[in-house]
Amino acid sequence: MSTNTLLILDDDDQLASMIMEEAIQLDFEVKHCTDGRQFMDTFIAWKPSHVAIDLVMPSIDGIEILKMLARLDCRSSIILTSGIGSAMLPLAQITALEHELNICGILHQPFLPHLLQKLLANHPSVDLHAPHSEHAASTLTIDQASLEQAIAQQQLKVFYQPQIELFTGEVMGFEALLRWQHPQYGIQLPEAFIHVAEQTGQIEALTECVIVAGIQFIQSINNTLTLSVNISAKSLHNDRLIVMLEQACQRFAFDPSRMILELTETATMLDTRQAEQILGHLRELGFKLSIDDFGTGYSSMAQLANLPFTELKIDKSFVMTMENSSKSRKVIASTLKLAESLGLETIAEGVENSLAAIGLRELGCRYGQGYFFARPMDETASRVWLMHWNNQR
Ligand code: G
Ligand code: MN
Repeated sequence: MSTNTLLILDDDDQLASMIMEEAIQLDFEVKHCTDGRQFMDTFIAWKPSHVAIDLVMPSIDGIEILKMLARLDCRSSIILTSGIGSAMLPLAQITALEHELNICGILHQPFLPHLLQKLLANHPSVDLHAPHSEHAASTLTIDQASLEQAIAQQQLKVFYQPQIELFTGEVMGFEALLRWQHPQYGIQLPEAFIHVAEQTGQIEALTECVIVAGIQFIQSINNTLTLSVNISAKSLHNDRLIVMLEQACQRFAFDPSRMILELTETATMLDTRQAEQILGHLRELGFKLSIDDFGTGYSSMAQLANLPFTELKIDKSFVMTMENSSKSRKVIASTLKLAESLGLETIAEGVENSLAAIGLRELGCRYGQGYFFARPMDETASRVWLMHWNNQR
């Protein structure tokens, strides 16, 4: 007897049967409804462990279905299927936060069977956006010349990922994330090339690109959102960063208090008088300072207390495992207490499903960032995403 049960609500028979096929292979018992009433009746009678709901059905209001499930105190894992950039998605995400529903993932069309398999198998870290997945360099060798060429040929693009207030669902701002759209090797993450830029001295030019693009992007949408940018600790060895940041803000009339500079906790780098002075100076100028990937590095209490940080960013490795690991939950809870006692804002990255967002909020974490809300997107996609999000809230 299988204990895994999946109830599908989809008016598209073809998609439903593809989902069904995958689920049956994983030993699921599956039922399929094409009508809302029938779905609710079956849900009540059957109490499935999983449900899959198509958000875009002409004759059924998917959001109303979610609300009905919430009223029934639904504990099932919910998989949403929807077209990429669906206007309905934000409302479904907000509804999940409001009503504490367990949306374990979102299946974008075109439908990828292996993603569904991972979701059904409750895989702890699912890349829900594989069509756009980011992969590290494999055989690509990166050196000063290839980086220079990438800059010249404008292959370096800034992507944006929203940061959401977990209590209100409001967008606080975006983190700018550098991506190398390599013509042969696909999208390369900063991990693959930043260390080269740091060694060759190209890092400052890269940071400037990100800052200038990021400011222009944020300025073009509204005047309250924040911009988070990643700063290499290597840039804290001299005043050039300060000059560049000041000039960029002046040039675009951007208030430094809307810029959050994210620094990873690398003890040796931050632990110098010089870095301390530069950070102090940046803070005096109004820039906010965030300690990135908190929990994975070496920052000591003394550093946290002495350096003028304004925000603590919990690393995704804890967030992505919090559902199944009490250790991760304990690390998150104590980190949040520490942040509160030091008066720091708190943000968690790697929020991949609604339970993580709800759990973080319960522990007092104010902001969240992750695939549950949106993957890093190019400028155009970010604009569309923001429009949908704000329209639905
Ligand atoms: O610099 P920082 O560690 O803040 O960068 C965040 C990185 O994490 C980005 O490269 C981004 O693509 C990735 N990321 C963002 N959200 C998620 C998520 O929900 N899951 C996973 N696995 N990675 C994420
Ligand atoms: Mn970051």
